[in-house]
Amino acid sequence: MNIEKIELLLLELPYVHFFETSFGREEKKTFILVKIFSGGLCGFGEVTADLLPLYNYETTSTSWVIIKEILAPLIFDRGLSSPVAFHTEVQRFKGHHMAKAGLELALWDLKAKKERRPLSELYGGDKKEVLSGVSVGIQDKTSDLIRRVEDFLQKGYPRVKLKIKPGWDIKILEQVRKEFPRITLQVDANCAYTSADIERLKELDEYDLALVEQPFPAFDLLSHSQLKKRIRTPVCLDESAESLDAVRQAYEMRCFDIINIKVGRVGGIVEAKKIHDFCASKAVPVWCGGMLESGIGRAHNIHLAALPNFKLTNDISASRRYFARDLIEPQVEITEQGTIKVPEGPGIGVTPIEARIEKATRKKEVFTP
Ligand code: OSB
Ligand code: MG
Repeated sequence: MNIEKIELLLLELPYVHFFETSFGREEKKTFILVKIFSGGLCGFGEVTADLLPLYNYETTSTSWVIIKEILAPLIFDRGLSSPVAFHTEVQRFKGHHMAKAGLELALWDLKAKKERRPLSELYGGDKKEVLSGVSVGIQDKTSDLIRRVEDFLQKGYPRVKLKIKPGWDIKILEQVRKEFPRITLQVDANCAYTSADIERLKELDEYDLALVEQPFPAFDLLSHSQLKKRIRTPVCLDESAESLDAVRQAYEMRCFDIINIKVGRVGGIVEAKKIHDFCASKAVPVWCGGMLESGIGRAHNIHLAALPNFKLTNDISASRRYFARDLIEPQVEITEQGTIKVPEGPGIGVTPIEARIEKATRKKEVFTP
């Protein structure tokens, strides 16, 4: 399989509602779409880096440069078309996981399309449907939050994740639990607390949470292990879990009960599967996180979440939860059971709509051998 062309596109897609986390508010999604062409087929990948380095250090600009100057030339020079070979080759470059993952995902899509098989089957996933869940950002007022949670419950989401930060935590949990005493609820702090908050975080135990996600900075495994000793609520890592090695260390240090797997953060499907398998071997359940991807990135997430150890509800919601009109057809929908069907067609199994992609494109660059 000969790679003939790689295209990078910078897209802007407005969200239906702003999304606010402990690190800030965003009204629209800015991201890089990757297209890799071979033998009349096109593989699609999405880079999950944002415009600003708030979630981690990567940005749309750093990923663009890394792909343009290092990764795309490597694909052409080494004749790399196998995603596994690509993963092996780029291991020697430090970091830039989201940039690497965008290309690896496009290579996986291309390979699966060549073989006329759905991605989930290539990965060894056996699920026909994956568990949906919704992540609800910080709002201006608690009453706005209650209204949004109610709306998502009505739409059939079986689990709600609330973004928290100091000053938007216990107070809102009290209200949400009072309104919805029995729903499955979890919280995500995106690194907003420090070791000085450990005693206060113990109060989370009062709200029957499925988990608390990444309360401390990515580097701060120590605080996570200290909190885990003191709290009953299961501790889940997101930002800290950037590779199998990081997960293994954190496991030995007893930092977590659960892992959120994001393919961008860990640098691709190969690494994501290694983390999935390691966690399975330790009886640690995992779930698939999201970065408010377009339907293309979300389709990739759905196929990954079809692997057997994705046992918990995922941050994978319907297209209309994010965008008025997604880039793909059919749009992602949630079923009456609160699940999302794994597409059955070849590759990602959904069709990117070129006219919509073009309309959202702000910048484009084409690379050839
Ligand atoms: O930490 O899980 C996170 C979105 C952007 C950046 C970080 C996170 C999130 C989400 C969104 O929680 C989940 C989704 O894609 O639905
Ligand atoms: Mg998170």
